[in-house]
Amino acid sequence: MARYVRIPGSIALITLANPPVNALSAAVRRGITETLSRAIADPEVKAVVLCGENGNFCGGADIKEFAGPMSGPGLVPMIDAIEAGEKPVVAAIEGVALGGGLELALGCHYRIAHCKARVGLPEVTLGLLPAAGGTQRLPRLIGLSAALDLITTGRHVSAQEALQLGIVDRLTEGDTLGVAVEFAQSIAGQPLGSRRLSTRTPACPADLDSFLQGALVQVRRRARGAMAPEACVRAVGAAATLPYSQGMQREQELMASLFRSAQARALQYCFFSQRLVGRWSTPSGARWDSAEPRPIRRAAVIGLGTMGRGIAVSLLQAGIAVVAVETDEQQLEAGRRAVTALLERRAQGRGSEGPLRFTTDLQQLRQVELVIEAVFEDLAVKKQVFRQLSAVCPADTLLCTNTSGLDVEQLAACTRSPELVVGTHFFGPAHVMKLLEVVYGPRSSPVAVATAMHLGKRLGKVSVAVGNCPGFVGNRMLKPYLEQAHFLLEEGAAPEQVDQALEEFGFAMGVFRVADLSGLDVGWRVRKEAGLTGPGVAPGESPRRRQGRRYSPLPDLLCEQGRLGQKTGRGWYLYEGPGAREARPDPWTHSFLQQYRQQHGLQPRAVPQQEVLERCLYALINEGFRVLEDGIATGPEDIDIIYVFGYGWPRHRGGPMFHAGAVGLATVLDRLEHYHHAHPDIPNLQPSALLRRLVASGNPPIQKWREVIRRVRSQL
Ligand code: 3H9
Repeated sequence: MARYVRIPGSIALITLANPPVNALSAAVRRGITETLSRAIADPEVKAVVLCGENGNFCGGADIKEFAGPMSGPGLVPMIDAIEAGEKPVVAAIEGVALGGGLELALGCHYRIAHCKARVGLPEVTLGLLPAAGGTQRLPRLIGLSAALDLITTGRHVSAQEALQLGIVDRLTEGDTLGVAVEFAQSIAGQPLGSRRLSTRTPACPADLDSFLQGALVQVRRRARGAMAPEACVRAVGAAATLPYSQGMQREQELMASLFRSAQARALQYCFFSQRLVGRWSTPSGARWDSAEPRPIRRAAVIGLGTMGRGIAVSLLQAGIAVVAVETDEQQLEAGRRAVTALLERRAQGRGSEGPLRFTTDLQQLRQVELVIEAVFEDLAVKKQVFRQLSAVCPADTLLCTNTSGLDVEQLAACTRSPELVVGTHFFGPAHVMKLLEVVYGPRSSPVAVATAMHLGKRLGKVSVAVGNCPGFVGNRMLKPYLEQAHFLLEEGAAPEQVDQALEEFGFAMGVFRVADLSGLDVGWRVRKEAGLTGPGVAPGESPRRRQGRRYSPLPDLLCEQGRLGQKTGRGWYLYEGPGAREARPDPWTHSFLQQYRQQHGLQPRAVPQQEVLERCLYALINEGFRVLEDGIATGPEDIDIIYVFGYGWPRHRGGPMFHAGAVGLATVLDRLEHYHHAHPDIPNLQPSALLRRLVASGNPPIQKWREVIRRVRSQL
């Protein structure tokens, strides 16, 4: 797990060998410890070069080991031994040096990096802190402020930035190992005193106390209940205030408070789930490892509204040539201006963009390999576009629809090659948001799914393959969540109370603030189309019942008042003016709710915060179980990744399905039964068959749910 060779010129070369990222497993740690002792003991060896196999220095501690008991040599004594040794050790960094990998490099006396390498301390994203001396050595190397930024954000730093910050000593564009060996020969025998970072004093801001206090306030605001960022600040603070050995002790104590925490488990689950969703499969047997994606060099975007613009920018930034299409010159010009502005704003530090052409002529699409339709969210309009596309594009063009929930199969049915139609549900702003739901219809071919999934990866997105049903996964589950929020208002809660409960849970914004931001008219239009409100409603039907179940007309009533959210300066909340962002509780909303309750004979009650959370979240989770039962998502990880990356679910709570497991499935079942009993006219609160089955199977860990899901599906 660590190879040792003596190379001419008195250099020992130690190579970490644990592909793909040379994670520091027990075997690797043992390998490093043994080979280092050998190098130190060998009188012929004057200096050591440490590198990694496969073009990667090291991806850090082996995260897979965290779940079990730790064994083998510890990282801290190993790195301390490197630093304390009398022979210079040079880290030759290619690929990545992350987490424990960078900490290992910081224990070395010199660091030489390839210009394409990346370094960072991303432990905070796993609910941890860099506990192999990272919080103590990095501030001593680059100063407190820069170290704090890296450690609390976990961001990866380019080799160029690493050089500027002083993390690495030298960059090379060529043979990193060759340069490192030559360098090691040149410094052999020189004193190592100041190269030992633990002996240095960190550069600190003048007013240290207020600096650290400010840092705590900032991470608390950003982290919304996540523990690790705060622990990172405290550990870095210790580097500034304590001698090295005591700082290390503090680092260990803080790590101990995080290591087995529920948050760390949730964040590490997210790490592995993000990778798992890339290994997609569909019920018809298409799979990631057997379906070959088609190469995409040229694409078209139809419709340059907000979504179309973001999608075009996203494609261009991945180096794909784009033909952008609008219906008339005026719309085209508006689209051109918006796309150009977006590109200019994002141009700095980006790679080369693909060529971009604007047209109103669909005939220009003969050369593209893939089209993403992003026109108005209306099935009839989209069908018309798909008919046109099918007539104009070559039969083997992949046709994608950007829809948030319309039936992909109905669009496929309008084309000559329905097997080449898939849904690509982008999230706005499409050039920023990381999630892509790739929706396969019953006829979508493996190659179509594979190409869309691969495209998502090229665009830097986390792509999740999901089945075709109204709302797909994300929006389907959102519906019962929103419904509960409206019902809670009917029963006595205020919008700000519901939002506060959800924000304290960890959402960046509560449900009503989100509704105001995205515009209340979006849902209003959908409900009108579904015949839930507006002229489609049967005369005489009670305003609070639709299709045999409870319905809340509250959001419809707000829209009828012209309260569409931020854009009109008022929605659930009041704003300074149209387009303003700061939401203020609105007395109008309170008296409107009061009147509404009176009008419908509803006795308001104080709704406890716990009930707000349970009803909103468990209704959403219950729908998640139904999504799994129906085979719309393959496993709970797919749902959780969709919610974490697309719906602002707090990552340190792992996603809705993980959260259900963490709370205890029996508890979720019990609470759903309780609320369903109290509200029999809300079918969404009736516990799903899968949830019952999982509880009956003894609440298996989430990694085992797939087996139960398979059994339930085969019986349904
Ligand atoms: C730490 O270091 C704690 C210390 O401070 C203190 C300890 C006392 N361990 O992402 P990819 C697997 S915490 C185990 O698809 P890429 C990954 O699961 C650690 N496995 O490739 C996947 O497996 P599979 C701090 C790991 O090229 C495969 O490698 N370090 C680890 O897109 C390929 O990964 C980090 O947080 C690991 N450390 O990206 C870095 N890393 O094929 C975490 C990867 O079975 N890693 N795997 O699905 C990354 O950010 C990315 O993997 C990396 C490569 C950028 C390295």
